[in-house]
Amino acid sequence: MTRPTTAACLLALSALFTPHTVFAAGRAEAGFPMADPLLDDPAKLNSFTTDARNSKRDGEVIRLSPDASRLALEWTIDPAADQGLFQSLLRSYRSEVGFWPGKRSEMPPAPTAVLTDEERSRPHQPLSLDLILAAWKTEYARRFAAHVAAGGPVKRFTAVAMQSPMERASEGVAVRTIENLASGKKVTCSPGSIHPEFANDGKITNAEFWECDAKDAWWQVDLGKAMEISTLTIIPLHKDDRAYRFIVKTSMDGSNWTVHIDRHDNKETFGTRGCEEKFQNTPMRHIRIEMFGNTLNEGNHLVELIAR
Ligand SMILES: [Ca+2]
Repeated sequence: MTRPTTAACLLALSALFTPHTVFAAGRAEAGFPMADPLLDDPAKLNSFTTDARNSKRDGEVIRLSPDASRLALEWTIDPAADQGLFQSLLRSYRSEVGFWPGKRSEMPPAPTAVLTDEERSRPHQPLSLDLILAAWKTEYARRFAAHVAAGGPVKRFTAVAMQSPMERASEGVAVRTIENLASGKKVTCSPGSIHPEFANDGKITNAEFWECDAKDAWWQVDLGKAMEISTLTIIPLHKDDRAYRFIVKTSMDGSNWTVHIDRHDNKETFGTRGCEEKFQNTPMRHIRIEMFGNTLNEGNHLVELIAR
């Protein structure tokens, strides 16, 4: 296959045609090596044309006189250039030396990369980001399996859904401040929690929430003394159509609990208003929410628990 000179190629090379380059060479002719990304091993230079007064090819180098303002190249792509790329990527990953805390001179030799029959026989594919990703995932899966086989711990992480910059900005400013008897009161929560203080700071914003991806996640607030409460509102993260599953219990002594809200099998999204439960004035000191993930993933995200 023969490709005509591309605009990109001309652009890259024309960058070298500066007075500085020419005069620094201190010769009547300016020489430069062929740009690596353009004509590395996969491509073979066939011919070139230029408006330079003098020009000559010297192996993989083209020498032009300083008056040159245009260079056009014609090259052939080597169809076998991408052969074995996937295998080559895997070998690179597998011959890495991990972090070595000791002296460089005492660093162990790089491990010998071993490929399975299946990996070796994977058909040829041209270089692409997908191919690199496929190799990376293959190697990650192998290391993960080895880690688990060696009895290594496994922790599951659930990423919060990605937001556009516009969403982040709008959510950052859309802060609603509300009256909350639980505001700023002492909070305890399950291990693995992030920002438990956000769930009773009196602010409603999707940008801030208590987060815990652990199974049996719980968050609990101590009002400090028994208070008469008639409304409990749970505002989970309000995002896409996910519905959070939870129950809310209250207690006077922190030992004996009464279930006030049971949304263990919830499939409802509540929007920014949250799930509100009204009842007769009831004395309570401790309020506890237990969350069981949502319809999208196992994450638990509580924007606010409001007691009034
Ligand atoms: Ca909050």
